[in-house]
Amino acid sequence: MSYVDEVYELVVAKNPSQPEFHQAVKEVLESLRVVIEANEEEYRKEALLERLTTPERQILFRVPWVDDKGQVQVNNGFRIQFNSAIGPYKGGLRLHPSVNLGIIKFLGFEQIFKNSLTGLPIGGGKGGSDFDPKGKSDREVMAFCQSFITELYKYIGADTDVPAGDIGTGAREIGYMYGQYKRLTGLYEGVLTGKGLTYGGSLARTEATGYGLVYITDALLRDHGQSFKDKTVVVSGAGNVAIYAIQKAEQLGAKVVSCSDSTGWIYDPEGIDVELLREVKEVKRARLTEYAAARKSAEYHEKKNGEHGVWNIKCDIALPCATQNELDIDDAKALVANGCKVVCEGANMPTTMDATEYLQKNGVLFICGKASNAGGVATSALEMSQNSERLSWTFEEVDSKLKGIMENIYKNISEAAKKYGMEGNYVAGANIAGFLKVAEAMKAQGIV
Ligand code: NDP
Ligand code: 2IT
Repeated sequence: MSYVDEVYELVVAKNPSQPEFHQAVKEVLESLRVVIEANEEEYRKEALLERLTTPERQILFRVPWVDDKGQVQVNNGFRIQFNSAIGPYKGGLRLHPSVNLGIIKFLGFEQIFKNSLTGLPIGGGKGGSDFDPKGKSDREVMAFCQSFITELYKYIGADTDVPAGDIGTGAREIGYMYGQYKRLTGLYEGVLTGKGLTYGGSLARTEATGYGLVYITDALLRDHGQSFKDKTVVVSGAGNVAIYAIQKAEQLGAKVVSCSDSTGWIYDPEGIDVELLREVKEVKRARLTEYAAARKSAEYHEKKNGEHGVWNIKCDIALPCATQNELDIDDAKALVANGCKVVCEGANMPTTMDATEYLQKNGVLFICGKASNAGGVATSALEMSQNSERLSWTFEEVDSKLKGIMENIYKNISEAAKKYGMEGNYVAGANIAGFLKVAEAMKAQGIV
């Protein structure tokens, strides 16, 4: 059996009931097949793939907190420190009831290659909890965040592991976590990113993932003689990534006609009013029904069982920005049938493997999340730099660095795909380019 297949089987056997982790590993290993097979003996002897697919450290902990009724609640806390070959662990914290070990491991594994692609010195990690911030009071969210950090603070630090936001973790949660870390350690350091601007946050971090997604999509379009101008764009999600992807795509002349949340989706043929969307989601933390109620041109559709809604809308470009496996084979068929030509992922692994293959086989230009959503973590690394030098850069400075990073990622993944005989396969290009740097650093550092 080939080394790649052997390691994949081992991962499945050693990590039972973690389908998302298996999926993420399979996608990466399949892309790496050509690279691994060329150096099979050497990689096998050093157990490079076994080491790459086994987290350096897994921290699992209890998070007890008291709700507004005086009832004690208990959640599970996770931090997976996956790989530190090229820098301190870096990656977000997801707060969502669906969170489990397999989901955090898939996200941590993806983060290794994503962080490598940014060109910045950051290793891969991810964490979170099955706590649901939805419907909780600010005091309850604070109680949870303080309890979470009271355990996690022992394992993180500006030079060891730097968490940030992800689904359910925004500026409010990062603020409460930072306050508790500082209280426990007495350190005023860049231990978290996505901080508020008054206490060490970076300008443009809030916008970075969505803007970065649009910058790399724009680079892809330009390389194929096109642009965002007058294109119809379908976006899923209505959170941090979706909102700023919509804003930047509209600034570049596109018409974005949709967004969605966990209960429903909006079709707005006149183009999403991003300021209204921000008011509904960022300020009121309300449902999309409120967007529809405030805007005549918008239709609200309740999400029915198993249906993902927005992918049936006719579009030129689709940007999935909600969550994993939200775009399946039926959605891919609908997109192709409706003439969609470009899909770039804002979320982590939003497209299933069969859907990705279908899109690629049908000539859709496809960039996977570990390349196309890397602008968030890249800007987090820029926040770390600013914290270290105790300076802050202007919005324009950060935004122009972000743009440069995304253009560079596009160039690197295109070139890697070409070099290994898979021109235009940006999934293979991203996995190979991300892997090579990490593999070289791991080899140089010996068996650790
Ligand atoms: P937010 O919590 O801000 O928004 C998430 C959005 O997706 C919300 O609209 C939410 O709906 C929807 N959503 C979440 N879970 C589900 C689900 N299980 N089914 C359907 N809809 C769902 O998160 P972000 O925008 O930060 O994250 C979105 C994606 O982007 C995630 O995959 C994340 O890992 C990825 N990402 C985020 C980065 C960042 O910097 N924030 C960086 C790189 C990737 P509702 O409002 O109902 O909860
Ligand atoms: O998936 C991701 O890259 C993030 N949630 C952002 C991580 C970070 O450290 O900014």
